[in-house]
Amino acid sequence: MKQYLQLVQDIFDNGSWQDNRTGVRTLSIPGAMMKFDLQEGFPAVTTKKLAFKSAIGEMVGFLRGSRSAETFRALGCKVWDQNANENAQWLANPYRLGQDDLGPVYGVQWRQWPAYKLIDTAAPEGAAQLQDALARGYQRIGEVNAPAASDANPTHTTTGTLLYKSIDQLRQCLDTIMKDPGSRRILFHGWNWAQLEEMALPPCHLLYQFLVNQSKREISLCLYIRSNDVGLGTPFNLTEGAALLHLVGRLTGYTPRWFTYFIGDAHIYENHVEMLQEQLRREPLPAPQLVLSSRIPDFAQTGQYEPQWLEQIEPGDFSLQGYQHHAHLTAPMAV
Ligand code: UFP
Repeated sequence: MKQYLQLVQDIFDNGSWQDNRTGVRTLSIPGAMMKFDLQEGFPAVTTKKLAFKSAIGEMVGFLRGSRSAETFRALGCKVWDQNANENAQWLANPYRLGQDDLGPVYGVQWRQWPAYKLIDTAAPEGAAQLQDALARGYQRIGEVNAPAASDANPTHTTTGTLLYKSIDQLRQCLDTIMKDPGSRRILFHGWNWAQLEEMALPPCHLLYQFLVNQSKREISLCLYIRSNDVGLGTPFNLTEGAALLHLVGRLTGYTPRWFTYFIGDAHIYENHVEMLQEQLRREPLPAPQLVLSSRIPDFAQTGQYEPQWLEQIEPGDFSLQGYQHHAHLTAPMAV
């Protein structure tokens, strides 16, 4: 985990103090990147104890499309409790559905991105467009005949047949890895402008792109995180991204290889400075290995594509082998 410590040092050396919505200042740099070869080991932080079970529990909750802190707790992850039930702004949000609700956060977007189409059936192309949309799994949900709003984009109709479908972006990615591994469009996205205001927290890790090396039978992941709390968030997010790449590799028959991690705003909260300075004084230890349970089918062995495992996976299916770490350290999470 030298790269992580280098990032921490870079922020201490080059960061600027910034104010933000949490009221706790951060030392921040604009733009950072780390790249891990997963064949060399798992990117677990070693200069403190990684909350591995909690991070994996969160990732499993995302795979199940959860929007409730209760589900995350049941999976062993408590990090959503404060966001769900203690942030005054969220508590007053009309979209909040009550205790523990988080809104349509990560997993909802990954597995059930809500897509609407309004097709102008009176236009010459309308019938063909409608047929195409229905063939793509959209369902008719009504007829709309609204006067054009004054600021409406004139290229968008406000009249016609309204259609809806829920897009399972992650499943589409796996299907594309199987059917068209050379595609440069195998990605899923969390930043849904139409729903940002309905979420307890707009997504931080928001763009995941899988890249397949067909000759070496390897799969890689590029992950973009718009805002990353380097003290608490980064170790968590590295664990989740790398574990997801291992899982996708297992289900599609590719060896997980490069995990490239891009950060937009890379920051250290003022009340995490001591924790991170202590970590810089500690010597990093060798990287552990991630072990995936043998019950998860390996496409490379079975030749059977079983994407339903995305929902069947349990936190206990992931474990770290040979994880050596320094003593536990903690600091408060900014909400
Ligand atoms: N944050 C992370 N990783 C996550 C997550 C949140 O680092 O997976 F959900 C941190 C980044 C930032 C805060 O410090 O939470 C989100 O605040 P904002 O939306 O203002 O960027």
